[in-house]
Amino acid sequence: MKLLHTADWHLGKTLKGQNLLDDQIFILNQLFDVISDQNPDAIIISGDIYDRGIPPAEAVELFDDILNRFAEKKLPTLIISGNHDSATRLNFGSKLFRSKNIFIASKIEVKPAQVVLEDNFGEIYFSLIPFFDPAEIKAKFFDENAERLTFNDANKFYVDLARENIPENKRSVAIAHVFLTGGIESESERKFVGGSANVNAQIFSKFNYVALGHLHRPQKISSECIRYAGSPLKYSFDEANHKKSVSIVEIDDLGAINVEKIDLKPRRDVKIVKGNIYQLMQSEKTEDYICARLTERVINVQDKLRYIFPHLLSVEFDFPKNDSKIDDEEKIFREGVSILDYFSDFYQAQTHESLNSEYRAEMGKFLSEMEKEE
Ligand SMILES: [Mn+2]
Repeated sequence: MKLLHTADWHLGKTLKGQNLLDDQIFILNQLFDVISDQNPDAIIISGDIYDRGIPPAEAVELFDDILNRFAEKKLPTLIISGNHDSATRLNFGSKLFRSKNIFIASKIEVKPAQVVLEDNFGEIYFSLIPFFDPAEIKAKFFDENAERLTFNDANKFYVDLARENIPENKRSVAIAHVFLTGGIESESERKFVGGSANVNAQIFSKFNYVALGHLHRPQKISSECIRYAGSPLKYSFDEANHKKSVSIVEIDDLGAINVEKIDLKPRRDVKIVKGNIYQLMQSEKTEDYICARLTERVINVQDKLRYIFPHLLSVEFDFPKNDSKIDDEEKIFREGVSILDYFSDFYQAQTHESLNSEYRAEMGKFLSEMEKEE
């Protein structure tokens, strides 16, 4: 059986205020190209469909469209919720979708969600383990005086429960949204609250393949068959050096796994450029999403940089804090530059976002009132 494993779509996500919907549409169209090429027997999406519990309408519309396309292709599609999803909202319509071979598991159940698919060699059992707070497991399965559960305890409990419905000699796949010890994190993942997020990979040891979501860098943990598919797009600048992909997972008659990563090419890459203003202005013009790291203190650089980088999303300053230049007032305060401009640059340096016109107007008012008082 051939599976396409993807995760962490984060539909509706913005990057430094930039709406990424067009990028997400583009990359999901590419996903359908991969499906046409590879002809998988099923699709797995391991959580974080949306970026937030209440996603923007256009993100819901996009997901609706994607589900229809999976249904048209008659592709069994196995989906769990992640920590960014609202379990209840993602659950909407899920019972109806089953008739179209779309399985969404977002809630913990006394009988954990299971899907059985068949290939020429027999059945393969899929356990769908949605993201949950350990307190939910305690409330549902333990009495109130029981000790607080860690993420590891709660997941071990629920995975063991799921295993009870899988015959010993059958091939099996777990789909989960957890942080496994040893994983490499990125900035765009939201940490789980409620104690240590760490889960030991060992709890999944009986499965032939573990299709994970949560970590945005594609990576395997301890073995080829325990794998994070990673997000299809770079969702923070610290992911600039990631290579995003989807995983094509083949399970043979004995349950042995072969994984091939298929690289995804975004509409616009996410890049960090570094140098002084002169060096950066000599770069080749690019449509990519850019974070400019300036190695010297200059002001009002955004407009200049946008000639070369029309999709400049962030300007940072990157030089030693005790740089003697900072003390050199001559160089910092120049004639013809208003205090408002200095503040605007300071705001940008501190927050990595540009001062919007509303705040700028407010600050302008405040400064002129100060001047009057003086
Ligand atoms: Mn995620």
